[in-house]
Amino acid sequence: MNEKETDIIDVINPATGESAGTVKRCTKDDVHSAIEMAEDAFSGWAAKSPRERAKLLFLSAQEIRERQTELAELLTAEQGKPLFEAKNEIQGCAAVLEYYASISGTVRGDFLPKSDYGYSFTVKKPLGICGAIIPWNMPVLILAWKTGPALVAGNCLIVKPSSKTPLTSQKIAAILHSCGIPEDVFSVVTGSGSEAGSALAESRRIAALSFTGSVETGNFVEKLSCGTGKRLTLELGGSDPMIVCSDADIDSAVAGAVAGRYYNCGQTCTAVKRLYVMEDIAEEFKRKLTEKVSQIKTGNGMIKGTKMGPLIDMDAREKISMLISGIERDYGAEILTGGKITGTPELKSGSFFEPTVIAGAPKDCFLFTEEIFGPVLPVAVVKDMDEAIEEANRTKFGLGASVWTKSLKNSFEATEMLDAGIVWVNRHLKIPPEVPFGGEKESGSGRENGLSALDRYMKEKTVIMTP
Ligand code: TXE
Repeated sequence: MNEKETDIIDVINPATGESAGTVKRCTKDDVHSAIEMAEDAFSGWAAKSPRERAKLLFLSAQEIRERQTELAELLTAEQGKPLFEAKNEIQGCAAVLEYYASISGTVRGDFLPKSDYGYSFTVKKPLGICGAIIPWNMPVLILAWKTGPALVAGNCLIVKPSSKTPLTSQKIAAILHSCGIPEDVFSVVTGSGSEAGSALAESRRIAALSFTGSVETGNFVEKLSCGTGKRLTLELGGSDPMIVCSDADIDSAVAGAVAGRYYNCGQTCTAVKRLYVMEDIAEEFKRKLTEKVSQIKTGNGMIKGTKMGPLIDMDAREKISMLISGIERDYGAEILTGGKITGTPELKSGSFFEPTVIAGAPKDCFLFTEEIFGPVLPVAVVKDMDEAIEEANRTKFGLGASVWTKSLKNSFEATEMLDAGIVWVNRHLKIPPEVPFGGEKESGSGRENGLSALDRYMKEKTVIMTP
């Protein structure tokens, strides 16, 4: 929320500290103009058939795929993630748009049995002008999660990207416009959260708002939205537990933990943020995990072979560094690998931090109860499934969780008992477009992806026809 006030926002490349580009700092008036233009465009867009809208989304997705290298390079420059991850994200964006385009013809209401009053049926209609507030960690994929269902359902959408990563969103918007989606139907307002973001949250003319970001800002957005009559979807933080049972395939669980924690430099809402390993396999698991994590090649995401980029900015690095600094002294923990700012001279202008594994910290310390948004993985040893589940459910979060086991009984117990919006068995992190995704407890409310998200962008009208 601390963004300095000038007319222009300079977007900083976190790997080099240099400018990756600039964007306009939109004011509340700019947001109000975007809303006005969208209101004028709404009836024309809503009147198109879902198939016509889908055609434009298919074209956009195709263009995004064709320009994936250029888009991925821009995403890496503004966000820091390695180029292969940026490409995955761009392809993920195209896949989400294609998914919603492909189900456009399935939008339907219900036909209800004839009653004494005659025939009844429901129709699904778009809500009107919707808003999307996007964070910096997965800016393109999260944009697609909100854009696909909102546009297919016949709404207009105004997107407010994070001021740390607005450049790729702007380019995606230009692609959508060049493929025939009108500029006033889909627009991007770049600017600070306190100015442009608040304007969307406070407006009574925004029918639905989907927010992804921190719990603190999400709660604030909820307060701003209160009384405006808008439908709110909140995708907030997570502190996903990963439980590794005695019968798990240890090598694949180690690989899953590494991919699940260090992808995007640990800055993913559904990253593996806490590991609970059964005691009889704990030593072998920690040894193999430490070995793999110490081999992760950290560096500028543009350079081939880089497996982990920098944190989003120097403040984020400072925060992680401060958190870890007293962990051995104050909590009796042991840093098995990493734990420091990456010190090599060629990386000194970027916000790099070593991939870190920590063992032996008390299970009720902040590493296990808070969301740590960086490449730090705490490992705890548990005696059985009951203890694992009790520890996993200890936090205020309830986004994702995973259990690694060959046993059907363990899988059932974990999927039944874990407080989480999504539970993976022998996997973590990946979510295909057709699978609904969202949190419980303080991790948010509402769902993105799948048919559930499409429903969030439509209202149901009931018709009773008496002959
Ligand atoms: O998020 P914010 P930030 C967590 C993570 C991270 C921390 C801060 O712990 O370190 O949040 O990240 C807009 N009204 N997550 O500062 O502040 C803002 O401009 C309306 C977890 O980026 O929540 C941006 O577009 N909007 C999360 C968006 O909200 C406002 C992903 C998110 O910003 C606003 C990202 C306001 N008053 C961060 N203030 C996850 N778990 O995936 C800000 N915004």
